[in-house]
Amino acid sequence: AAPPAAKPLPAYVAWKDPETLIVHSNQTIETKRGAIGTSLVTDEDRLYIRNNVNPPPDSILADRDGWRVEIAGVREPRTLTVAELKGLGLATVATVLQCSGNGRKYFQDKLTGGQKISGTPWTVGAAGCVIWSGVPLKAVVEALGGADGRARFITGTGGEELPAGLKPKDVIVERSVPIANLDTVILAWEMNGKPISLAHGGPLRMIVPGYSGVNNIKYVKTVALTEQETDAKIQASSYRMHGVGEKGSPSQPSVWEQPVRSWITAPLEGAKAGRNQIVGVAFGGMNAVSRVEVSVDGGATWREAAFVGPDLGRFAWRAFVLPVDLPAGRHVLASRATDAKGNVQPEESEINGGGYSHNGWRGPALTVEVA
Ligand code: MSS
Repeated sequence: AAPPAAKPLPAYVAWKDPETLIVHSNQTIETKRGAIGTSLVTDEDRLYIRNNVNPPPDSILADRDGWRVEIAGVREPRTLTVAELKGLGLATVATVLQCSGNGRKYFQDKLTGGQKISGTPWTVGAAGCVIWSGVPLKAVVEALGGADGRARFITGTGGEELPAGLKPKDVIVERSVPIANLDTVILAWEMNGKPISLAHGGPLRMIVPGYSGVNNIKYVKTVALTEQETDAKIQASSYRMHGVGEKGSPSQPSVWEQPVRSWITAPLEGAKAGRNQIVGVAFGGMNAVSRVEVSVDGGATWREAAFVGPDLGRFAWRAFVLPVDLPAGRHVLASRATDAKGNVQPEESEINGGGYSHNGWRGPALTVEVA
């Protein structure tokens, strides 16, 4: 039978390159594994998309500098425009933007006995590495008299219009992260040197370097230093580490810091016998990635790969390469990264009911036929 026709790109991302993307739904669009290569910075035309609710209308981009963000939980709370934020400071940071569910398919593939993990079956493509420019949140807080003494979290709220008829708590995109991140969070208006597109959260996005995608609030309209985590569903029960078939609750760990991870991006197919360059990307979440090993025999033996290209900082991914001689036949290629704190990717990630934070090396291993 003919393969099913590829779904077209939805209108709000019609400007993206369809050749590089897999459309799961209007809200979930994955980057093809081969479209990453050794790119240290993922172009916006191929960066994955994930929305929990429909994005706001693009009319919100008509006056980017006039976008207003309410800053609360500080001694002198105020609503500031992007133009005012631009006067308070500038920072640039490269981060891996990765959906919490990236790699969920590898969990789903292992389920037995009627167990179910719902959610998009992402493989490795719900991730990219991008450069953000904006103001450090710390500079904003200092300009407004400093944090309210009791604050323990940074809580960001998305600017979508809430669908009518539903309880705001159930649909609002609002996330809290520990206040320790005040040293690295930025309120960004640029991605890869251009004003942020609506699809990726323009006019203003809250970036939490090292943290999973969901914590990076698009079209941010409120940033509050709060004593408690928000009770929004997306924080209280979704994006929690719970067992298969169980419900999420605030007693379980939240999906915050990304674990160390890597995957091979080439060769995918069409490899010829002889010398091949095995290449891929690796990152350590909050910690720099310090080492990558590659196996061409399904994990029986490992060899140290070399990093290539510049180091864009601890929150970015690095490209790696290992030259190998591959005879004709079938080979199972895998990569295993270690971060600066000594955390190593396990063979298998411990399964969880939301299919979050996958980082086992076995799942994304590639079987290639060398001619
Ligand atoms: N934000 C908002 N506002 N909304 C929504 O929906 N989502 C999340 C983030 N943020 C949202 C937000 C998610 S979930 C993710 S991943 C991210 O975002 C994505 O991004 P992009 O740009 O790529 O689309 Mo999972 O963890």
